[in-house]
Amino acid sequence: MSEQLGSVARVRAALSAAGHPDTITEFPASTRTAADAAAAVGCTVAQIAKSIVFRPVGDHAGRAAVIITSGANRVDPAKAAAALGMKLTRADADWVRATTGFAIGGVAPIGHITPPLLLLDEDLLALDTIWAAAGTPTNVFQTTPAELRRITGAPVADIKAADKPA
Ligand code: 5CA
Repeated sequence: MSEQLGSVARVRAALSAAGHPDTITEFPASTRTAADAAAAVGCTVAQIAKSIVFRPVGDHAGRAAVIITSGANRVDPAKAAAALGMKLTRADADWVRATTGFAIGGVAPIGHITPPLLLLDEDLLALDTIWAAAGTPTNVFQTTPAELRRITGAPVADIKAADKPA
């Protein structure tokens, strides 16, 4: 419990440091997956900004590669690797927690314990309001694509897999 409170507090501090309003909302129902989060919020799955973590191989091996992706899309790891200019491999749940400070299902795009490498799915830019995880599987925050881009500094990229939905 205290670790979960700590995770939300880190996201709140990051929002504050970036001059973003505190829009963190806790839901009684799970927001663990994009579908869960969309149902809890009452928005489309596309409006959920998933933070999908990969593990870089080589020079950046100690940092997480976080691909902020529309809930309607699945990340093509080869596209993400090309956009970041590095090899990527799968990140297991323990490594995600140790590196980001967040458990799977609550990984936020900001407030990481180790500064991540980031990419922002270009499809998010077409949307108005979006929601992202805020540190736990029951917390999300509301933002806009422009604000998420500003507070993360993430380069925008085409990262979506061609066919299969998330
Ligand atoms: N809170 C929701 C909406 S923002 C959320 O965090 N969704 S998510 O898509 O960003 O996080 C779930 C993702 O974690 C899954 O899409 C999957 O890519 C990844 N995942 C799930 N289980 C594992 C696991 N065991 N190891 C590594 N990644 C996992």
